[in-house]
Amino acid sequence: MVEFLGGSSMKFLAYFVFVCWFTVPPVEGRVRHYKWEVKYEFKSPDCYKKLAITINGRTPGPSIIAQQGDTITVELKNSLLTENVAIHWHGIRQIGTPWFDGTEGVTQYPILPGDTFVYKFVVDRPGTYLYHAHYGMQREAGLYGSICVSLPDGESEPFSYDYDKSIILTDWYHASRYQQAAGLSSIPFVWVGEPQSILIQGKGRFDCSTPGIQADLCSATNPECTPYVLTVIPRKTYRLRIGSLTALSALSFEIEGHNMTVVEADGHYVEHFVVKNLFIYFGETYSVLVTADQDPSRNYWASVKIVSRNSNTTNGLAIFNYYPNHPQRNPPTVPPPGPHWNDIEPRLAQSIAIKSHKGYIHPPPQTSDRVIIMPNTQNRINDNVRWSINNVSYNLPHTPYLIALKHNLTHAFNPFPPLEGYDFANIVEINSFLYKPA
Ligand SMILES: [Cu+2]
Repeated sequence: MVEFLGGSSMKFLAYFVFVCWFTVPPVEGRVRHYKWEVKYEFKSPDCYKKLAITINGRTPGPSIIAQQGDTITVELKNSLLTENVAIHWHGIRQIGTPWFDGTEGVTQYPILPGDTFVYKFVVDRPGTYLYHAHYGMQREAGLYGSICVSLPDGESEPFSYDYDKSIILTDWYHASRYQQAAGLSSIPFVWVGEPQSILIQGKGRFDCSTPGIQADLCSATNPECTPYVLTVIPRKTYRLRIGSLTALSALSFEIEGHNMTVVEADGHYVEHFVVKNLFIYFGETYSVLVTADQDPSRNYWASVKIVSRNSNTTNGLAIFNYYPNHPQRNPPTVPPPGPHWNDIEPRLAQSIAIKSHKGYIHPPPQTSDRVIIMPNTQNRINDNVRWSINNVSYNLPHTPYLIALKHNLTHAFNPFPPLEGYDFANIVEINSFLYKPA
């Protein structure tokens, strides 16, 4: 064999071995096992008592903390008694394990009441991700949490910090999620209205003196609704992993008197840029670095405001607590009001500032093997307005699509017939023109 390899080939082989040895990430990581029980419990995350879905008694659920290449196993018992459950691992690519993606009706069947199911998948990229329910509107009832994947030992990121912390932002409605869902599918459509509060890592505050609120359901002194506290040591730098799982609210997050340096967006390292307000939309995650470099004799407000819609929801507030001040000591200042809801300039500036970090650019292929066109439209179907892709709107199938595909059950797809008066061909043409490979 060696005879066929000349000097330069040998060098190439040596180089190839070297490159593979040093660039292929370690395949075998550790197995991280989680045991979860999902059930309904009365919770008062914003002082108002209502049913929430918890994991091991908590909402948000336990964080999944792993290193790149680790295998996550989640043994989930569905104790909701009368409802199915499915968990989607948001941002995890599920390479080789699409059946563990947790999108009920698409990749797998949901977990039936009383059943236990074991999800098993590899977290192959470092970064900040989320998990959330993917059955009905269970996510809005509190079934969600964070996934934090760090680099393997000995590898470093293109920034440094002393500690990290995950924070999930959500909007919280007092109406049950059934009421919300029934409104969405009613004709005419009924919107549940503005959320009653914003939760920061599962904690918010609703004004119990609001007229019409039943006194025994709302208590301002309930310890469940004390503000979320982020304790920091003066002069240390913190990586805040911020995710949003709101139902329908764009948010602005800020920490009074502190700038934030954005270093990661949706699991990708980005060129660093500094913001006063971080704008975040549902399903997104960011990592920002914050240094505790202000007067350490007091605490500061962290504030979350709804933007892009003129909402009357009170801003969500947390306490940015400088150790050793008392964690629940209110800052001496009025909380920052946040940007005006329709001030689009800083939002646009943030979007424009997001660029792949120079050391982590993966250029797309120069040409494509195949062009797939997916026009995304809103169609009127039986007096309902429904989102469609390629003129097909999603209907919950009896057989999950991935299973139908595997068993060649093509009738299980049951697409809507092409709609009359819909200029489908023209859209295809426009898209072909725009996306024709070079
Ligand atoms: Cu998601």
